[in-house]
Amino acid sequence: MSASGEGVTTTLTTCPRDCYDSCSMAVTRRDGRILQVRGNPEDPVSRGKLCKKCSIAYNHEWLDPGARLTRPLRRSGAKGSGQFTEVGWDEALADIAARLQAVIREHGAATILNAHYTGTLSLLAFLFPQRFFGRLGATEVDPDTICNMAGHVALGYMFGTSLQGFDPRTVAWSQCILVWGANPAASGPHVQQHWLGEAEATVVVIDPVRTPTAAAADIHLQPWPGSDAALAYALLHVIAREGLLDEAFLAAHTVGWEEVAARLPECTPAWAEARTGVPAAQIERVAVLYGRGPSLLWLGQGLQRQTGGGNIMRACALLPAATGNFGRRGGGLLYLNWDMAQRRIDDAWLTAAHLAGDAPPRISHMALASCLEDPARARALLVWNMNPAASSPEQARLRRALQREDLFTVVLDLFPTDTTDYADYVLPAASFLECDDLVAGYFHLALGAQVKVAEPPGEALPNSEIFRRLARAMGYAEPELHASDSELLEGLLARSGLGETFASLAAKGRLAVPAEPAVQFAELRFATPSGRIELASGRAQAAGHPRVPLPDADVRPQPGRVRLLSPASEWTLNSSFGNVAKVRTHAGASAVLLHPDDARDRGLQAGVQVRLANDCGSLTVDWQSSDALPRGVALLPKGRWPRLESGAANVNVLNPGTRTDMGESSAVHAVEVTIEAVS
Ligand SMILES: Nc1nc2c(c(=O)[nH]1)N[C@H]1C(S)=C(S)[C@@H](COP(=O)(O)OP(=O)(O)OC[C@H]3O[C@@H](n4cnc5c(=O)[nH]c(N)nc54)[C@H](O)[C@@H]3O)O[C@H]1N2
Ligand SMILES: Nc1nc2c(c(=O)[nH]1)N[C@H]1C(S)=C(S)[C@@H](COP(=O)(O)OP(=O)(O)OC[C@H]3O[C@@H](n4cnc5c(=O)[nH]c(N)nc54)[C@H](O)[C@@H]3O)O[C@H]1N2
Ligand code: SF4
Ligand SMILES: [Mo]
Repeated sequence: MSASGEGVTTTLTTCPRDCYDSCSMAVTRRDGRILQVRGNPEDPVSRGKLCKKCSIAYNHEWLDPGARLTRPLRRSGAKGSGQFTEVGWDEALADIAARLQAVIREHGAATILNAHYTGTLSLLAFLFPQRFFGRLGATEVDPDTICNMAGHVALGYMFGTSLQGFDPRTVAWSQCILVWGANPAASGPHVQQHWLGEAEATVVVIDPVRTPTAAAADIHLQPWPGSDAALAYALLHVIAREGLLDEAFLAAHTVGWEEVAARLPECTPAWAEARTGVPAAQIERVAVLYGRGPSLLWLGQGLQRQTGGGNIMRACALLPAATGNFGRRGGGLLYLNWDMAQRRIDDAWLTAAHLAGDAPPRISHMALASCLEDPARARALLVWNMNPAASSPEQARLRRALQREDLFTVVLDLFPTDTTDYADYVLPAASFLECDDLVAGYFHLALGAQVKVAEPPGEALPNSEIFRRLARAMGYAEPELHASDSELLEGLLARSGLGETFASLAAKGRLAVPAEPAVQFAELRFATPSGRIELASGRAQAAGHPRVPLPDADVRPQPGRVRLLSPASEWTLNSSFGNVAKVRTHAGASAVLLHPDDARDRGLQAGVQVRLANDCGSLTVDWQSSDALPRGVALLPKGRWPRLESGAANVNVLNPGTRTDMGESSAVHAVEVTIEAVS
């Protein structure tokens, strides 16, 4: 479908999904009606083409009032029944406010849980509601613990930040790119196709699975899941032996190298081969390529979802420090580019951080189910930008807890989801096509305008407006809680010093910020206690961790069990789009991938279903044989909607919510299961 001709206008906007790409988009309209949502042809990222999931969803269900939530709903059946009657906004908000006030009076504000994440990353819809929750004094379900907190804590110990990555624009100066535990073919398809695909550097992918990203790389190392710290140490062993250490850099800009070096002699490639499964010769080859540099190291979020995820991140991040790959073009490390100051965004102003006080109460997402089942800790739950009944661990236990009649639950979403089914009130949110906002991606250094191109369906409202109205209903008078969207947008842009108004940015669509390619850690000053890169960290030690990362590797599962990975699917964005009819057709039935030998060991016949089980739960799905996996590793992507699956559950019914070593984060790629044919 393409649109041109008389009366057709084109408006630029930005995709705010939790995706490495942050595509700039072009929306064509006639008489105010959307004809097509597509990629912006002038955008260096999307080059005129959205990913297939978005180009389907944004042109179908997202524009379809029949698929969307359009009115506030009040529960009319049993808790969890998904039965509701429509109510007006004023009535809904007055009742919600009265119920929350009663909880505050009788049990304290900390028994109200605030569960939110990245359903949209546009700045107002993602951050402004935090003003309300800060004022309320709710307990925040620490958002990053469902995703990437182990990596943040680990890199924070070493560099003082995990949010300033290399600038992707510096790739032209790079000789080698290591993509370690990320699969952008699914999680950032344009980064994969264009940035990685067109790089002249040698591309090395380190992943237990031969993903499409790995298959397209020059070299693929296939370690056992959770063995990456041992692999990192073996790479360092070779780098040291081959004289490729940057001794001057280590002496001037790091602390603790001697403690790392003391461990290197034992970490030979042969030693690592036994622990990781990666052939010693490949370790030798990659170590020399990386060590010669300049080299970029991309540490994926998938990498750290292991019980030793923090240790793994610290061990991998030794590589750029040991080889002096900082402070020069073509070298660096990237986890997430999410330093708002670098993007000139004053996020503390946007969240009005002062309203929350010094130590707002927090729990890990890994504790959500246990907290919600305890009436002494949880009396009310507000969920926005998130679908925990699909994406959180301990799915069966969580759903039982959500069924508590005395847990007052409010859910904001665009669509009726598994989570909205458990609500006392469902509040309809406007999509990114229906309100103005700003989008700062987390890979490319850019700031985009999200521009309203349609009216929200029915009575749906932007997150920001819903929380303004709720603040009013609660009787909160703080002016911070009542700032309008345009005050917020112009306020953010004025504070940025970029010389842009929302209108001028909207006309451009997307702006590179900073304008010129940045050299990572150009000043070689680090926000650590020593001001250097802390390879050995006193802060880590004080928090109960080893001073230096250890060359550890996870042990293989007991006989009969396999390691179950559940990474990003190319067809959904977390659980978003899991309800989109065409996406569901393309994705097909839920099927676990297994190594052919694992299938043969279990006598699996083609066409039968298999039952995956562990102490947490069980799940019945189709299976497919795949030699892209090592023996003992199975794969079932995240993102299915439990309510649309035959067993009313998805892969998270098997996820016990094991915490990582650092940050109380999700070790979801460490799940183990048995697999047997269903007779
Ligand atoms: N097994 C397994 N589970 C995982 C993971 C894994 O790797 N394996 N990954 C984890 C990770 S990394 C993450 S980040 C989480 C993500 O999990 P969630 O944060 O739950 O993400 P989604 O499932 O996409 O849910 C986002 C919801 O926000 C809604 N939404 C979109 N835009 C708006 C808006 O403007 N306003 C409002 N109010 N709502 C909106 C969408 O419709 C959607 O229902 O899942 C985690 N779960
Ligand atoms: N299409 C799509 N895009 C997405 C998402 C989505 O659900 N769908 N989710 C978004 C979100 S919230 C996030 S956090 C990112 C996540 O995107 P990524 O950072 O790419 O992370 P994952 O998809 O969890 O896993 C990436 C790879 O890590 C590998 N892996 C697992 N365990 C290990 C290990 O121990 N060692 C190594 N070396 N590799 C390992 C997996 O096999 C997988 O191929 O993607 C974002 N983009
Ligand atoms: S989800 Fe990612 S790839 Fe798809 S349109 Fe949005 S930013 Fe682009
Ligand atoms: Mo995530």
